[in-house]
Amino acid sequence: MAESNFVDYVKIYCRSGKGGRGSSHFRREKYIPKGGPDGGDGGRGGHVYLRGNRNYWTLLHLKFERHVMATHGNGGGAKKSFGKDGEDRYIDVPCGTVVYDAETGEFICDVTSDGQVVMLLKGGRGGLGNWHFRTSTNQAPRYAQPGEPFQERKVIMQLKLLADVGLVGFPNAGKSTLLSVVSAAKPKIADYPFTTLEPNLGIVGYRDGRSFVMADIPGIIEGASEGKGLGLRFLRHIERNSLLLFMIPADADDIKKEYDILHNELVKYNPELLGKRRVLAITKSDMLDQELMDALAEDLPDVPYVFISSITNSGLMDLKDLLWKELNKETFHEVERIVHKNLDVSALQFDDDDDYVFPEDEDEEPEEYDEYDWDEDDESTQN
Ligand SMILES: Nc1nc2c(ncn2[C@@H]2O[C@H](COP(=O)(O)OP(=O)(O)OP(=O)(O)O)[C@@H](O)[C@H]2O)c(=O)[nH]1
Ligand SMILES: [Mg+2]
Repeated sequence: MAESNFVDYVKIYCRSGKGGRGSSHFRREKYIPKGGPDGGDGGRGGHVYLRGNRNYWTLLHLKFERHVMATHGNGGGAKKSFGKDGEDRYIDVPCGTVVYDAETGEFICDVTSDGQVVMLLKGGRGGLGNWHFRTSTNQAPRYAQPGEPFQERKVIMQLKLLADVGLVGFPNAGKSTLLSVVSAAKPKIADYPFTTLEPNLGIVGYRDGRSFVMADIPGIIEGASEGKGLGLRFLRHIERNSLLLFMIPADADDIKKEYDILHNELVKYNPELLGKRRVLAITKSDMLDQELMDALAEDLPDVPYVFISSITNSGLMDLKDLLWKELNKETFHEVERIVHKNLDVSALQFDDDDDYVFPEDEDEEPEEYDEYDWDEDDESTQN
């Protein structure tokens, strides 16, 4: 899906700045021989931060930014002058971004709210200048600390959409159609499976100006948790939804069985999903009459359900009422509870991996103050 604007994973090389070295310098002025050490401290290397930004919905803006590097701290100078700190770098990401180590797959952090700032890599501390190392027995130390090294890491960022309600269903269940009638979103709808190839978000207006966010994801099939269909690639987008709306068409052979298959796939993918609130919508119920509905209702899974039709709009208000009620049942937010599994990096495929090179560290900071040595200088003038 190279041309797509929906980018939900990127791989980036990040590097903080190294600390500037401390200066080894001696004060030297007219009439002040042996002025003593006065080498200043090096500046701190720049940090690399992640920052949640609600203006972003995908990771598209990072797709072509493969190196994020903070700058190094400058070296300290004479007269105890401090080196300049390196510049920090902020990587703006959409809320719901989860960051993993690209080499090991280890979960590093996640960014869930607007303005949230997480330090990804710490800049190296600047080294202390020789001024710090004077003692009663060594008043002319030549030693100054080098700056701390930088940190580097290749990271994978994945977006896990933070919608209130996630739509779960087999292909063709009518998920996109529902989103299109309850929100302003215009997802593609068609009478064949896998019409939806990437998630769509919509804001669903509710009574009194209230609203919630609904995510339509590609259809799930049996085996999705092992990667069948579009499976795994999108299952993660429902991990973070507070509520899952299962959608099964009225003409399904066995609603309960289909429900169980869907449910199993989710739990196999991440057992934590077991704890999620679930609601069932029996879609396309314009094909049913009341008698049939009553008959079907006898044998449904044990979750709150509603019969809907996106064509005749029947049941849609009941559905919204039910979703709203369930969403507000608990005050805590599911987002904080979900535990992110580490990634299996060997299973991930990046089309751009071949030409991936680590950048060289070319810019050594100058060492102009280090060579200076007033002891020798002084002796030569005295003799
Ligand atoms: N009769 C009837 N048909 C519906 C209803 N809702 C959706 N459909 C039809 O069902 C077909 C599939 O609808 P989609 O919304 O694309 O289904 P989907 O679940 O998004 O499918 P994928 O994106 O492939 O997973 C389309 O032909 C819709 O017109 C409904 O309430 N009643
Ligand atoms: Mg669809």
